[in-house]
Parts: sequence; C-alpha cells; structure tokens
Amino acid sequence: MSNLKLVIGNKNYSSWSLRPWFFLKNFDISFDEEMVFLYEKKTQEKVRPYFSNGKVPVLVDSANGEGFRVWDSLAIIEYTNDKFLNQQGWPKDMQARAVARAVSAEMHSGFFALRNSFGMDCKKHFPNHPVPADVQQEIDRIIDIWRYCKQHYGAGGPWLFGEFSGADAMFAPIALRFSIYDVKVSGFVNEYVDTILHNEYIQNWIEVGKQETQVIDFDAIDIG
Ligand SMILES: N[C@@H](CCC(=O)N[C@@H](CS)C(=O)NCC(=O)O)C(=O)O
Repeated sequence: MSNLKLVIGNKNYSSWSLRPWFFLKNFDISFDEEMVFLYEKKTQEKVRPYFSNGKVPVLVDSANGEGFRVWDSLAIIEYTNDKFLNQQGWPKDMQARAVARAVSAEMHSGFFALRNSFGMDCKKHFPNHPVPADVQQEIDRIIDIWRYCKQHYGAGGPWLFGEFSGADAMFAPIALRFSIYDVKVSGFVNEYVDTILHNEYIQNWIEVGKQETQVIDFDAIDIG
C-alpha cells in the first residue's frame, strides 16, 4: 500500500482523471487508486469527504498521517512534481517550462466545444464522424499549440517538449478523442497522437475503461 491515493472516475469516461493518473504512471510514482463511478447516487457522498467540489480526480497524500488532499488535475501534477520529481515533471529550460505551463493551463480552462461534443468514451469509435465548426476551430488551435511546442522545444524526443512532461499528460485525452471520433490528422500530429495512444499506460487505461459496465448518457450531462 502506498501513502498516495488517486481518486478517479470511470476510466471509460473520466478524461480529467486520466491526466494526473498518466503523469504519475509515466514518472513511476507509486500510488493506489480508488475508482468512484460518476453521476451515480452515491458519487457525491463518496467524493465530498475529500473536500472536492464533488469532482474527481483527488489526490490524497497520507505521508504525514493526516491525508492531505489535492482536488484538481493540474494541481495534482504540480504537487507531485514538487514532492517527488525535483521539478523533472516539466521541461528543464525556463522558457520551455513557462510555455508548457501556458499550454497546460489553456487546456485546463478551455476547449469546451470539443469537450462537450466529443466526450471521452473509450468503448466507442465513430468512423467519419462529422466535426462541427466550433469543434474544428478548437482542434485547429490544439494543433497550432502542438506545432509550436514541437518546433520550438520538441526536437529531442517524441513528446511536446522532447521528453515527457505535464503538458503531455494534460493533452493525452485529446489523442483519445481524436481516435474515438476519427479526427483526420497527418504528419507530426499523427505521430504525436500515436505516441500517446501506443503508450503502455494509456493502453492499459483504455483496456480497463472498455471493461467497465456503467453507461453515462452524454446528452444528459456535461462531463468535460
Ligand atoms: N477542473 C477539474 C475538473 C474535474 C471534473 O470536471 N471531473 C469530472 C469527471 S471527468 C467530474 O468529476 N464530474 C462529476 C460532476 O461534475 O458531478 C480538474 O481538473 O480536476
């Protein structure tokens, strides 16, 4: 048993949970998982004790006994970077690091059309799915962000800043959405999406998600 516990939603659906989960896994930080099924009667009851606003992910750090809680995906990445990685969770170069944080914050606070119209559902695949104009606009912005990162900082490896960083964890669910909704991409975008989709931890997440039985009606709720 680890001192760290990550409370996550259904792997099939919970894109916010995937971000810190992927970050911790790829940086080999050991943690336990507790899964809370989303949008069920007991969901709020299970999540509220963590001082969350009823949402997952939440990280619980019991190293000092008291169960310190961090209730936001990006804050969990920052906290574990501070505590376990000696700042290796973000690019070493100061300017690259600032850009990585800027694009992560942009992901964290935006892209609502894409998140709402192309909800994450690992079990689904929609060949030739239509792309509404507002979603296309956001996809174009994401591709511009990825191109900028790769061109300026990403030559040293397959990730946005060469080596894996918090920015890749923040954008990982986008690769899953591109695959599920058959978003046509080519060149470096395709390579980057493949890097994420072929990652062993992402494959494991998808496999487990596919085995879950709870079904959520996307039209009835906003899952982010
Ligand atoms: N900003 C939060 C968003 C978390 C979030 O919206 N989580 C969704 C699941 S992916 C959730 O818990 N939804 C349950 C609800 O809204 O009742 C974060 O980054 O952690």
